[in-house]
Amino acid sequence: MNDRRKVQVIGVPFWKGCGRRGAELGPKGVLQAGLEDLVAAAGAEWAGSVEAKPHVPSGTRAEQGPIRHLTEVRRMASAVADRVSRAHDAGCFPLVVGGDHSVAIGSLAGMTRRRRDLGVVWIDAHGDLNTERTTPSGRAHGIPLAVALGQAEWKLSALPDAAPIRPDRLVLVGTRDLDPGERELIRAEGIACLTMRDIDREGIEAVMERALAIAGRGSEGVHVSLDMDALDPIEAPGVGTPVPGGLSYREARMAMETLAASGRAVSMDLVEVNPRLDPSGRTARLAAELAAALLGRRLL
Ligand code: B3U
Ligand code: MN
Ligand code: MN
Repeated sequence: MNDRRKVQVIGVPFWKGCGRRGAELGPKGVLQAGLEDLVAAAGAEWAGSVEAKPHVPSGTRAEQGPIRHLTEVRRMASAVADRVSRAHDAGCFPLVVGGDHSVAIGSLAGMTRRRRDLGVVWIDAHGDLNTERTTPSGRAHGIPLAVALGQAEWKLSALPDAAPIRPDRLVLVGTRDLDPGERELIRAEGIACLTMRDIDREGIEAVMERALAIAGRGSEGVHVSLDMDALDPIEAPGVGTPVPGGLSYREARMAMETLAASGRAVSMDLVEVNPRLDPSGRTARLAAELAAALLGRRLL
């Protein structure tokens, strides 16, 4: 990443993958929390902020099927993928600010277009590994990794030039809420899952080093997907599906700093900030600080 310290922010004001309004205010919230200044203070260059908004023709009807708003999710993912691959081509680090976690389908599509060997570190309370068959909620933010792995009916490769990610280069970090179908997929595919229990036992630095060793094995670049619900709801209350027992502020920072020090990160998602659920604005501020920490240098 050290050669890609120019940061292109791609805001995705999208809530239809989580079914709860307010997530579409995430990009604005994170920008207003001072993202640009924090990124500059971290020593990275600001290449600007754009929005990826899907074009939804008026009169579009809600469709039937296991995943709600699927047509809009697909359009959004396609728009995000184009923005991400363009930012990458311009020598920038794409920072995708959601929106709910379905925006990551677009980031992964855009990045795998250019980097076939992409590793992925997925920091999240959840597995996001449901398929159309196993989803308990019908929400698209619960399926992005199954789509990216080629395990869902909707495949990443349906987007132009995108390629599936490899299960042996995917690591989940901070996991504490998995559905039965997700557990099965993790076992069947041998996906590395570093849970909160692992973090409690080994410490966040050791866990992140392990995550990097797996995601970075034989790959030039690692995509970091940070779902703000990975953090403890006490630290980050403004998320749609809070789960107790998450990362502390210091653990989350240390996780970002360990990734930064590795120089491996090439792109990032910052998702599930819902400013409506946190009038204090601290979740958005924390999200901005964590993104800056990933892009930053050490203080001393
Ligand atoms: N696993 C559940 C819940 C969930 C996933 N991602 C979030 N919540 N944020 C699902 O709906 O698939
Ligand atoms: Mn998620
Ligand atoms: Mn989550």
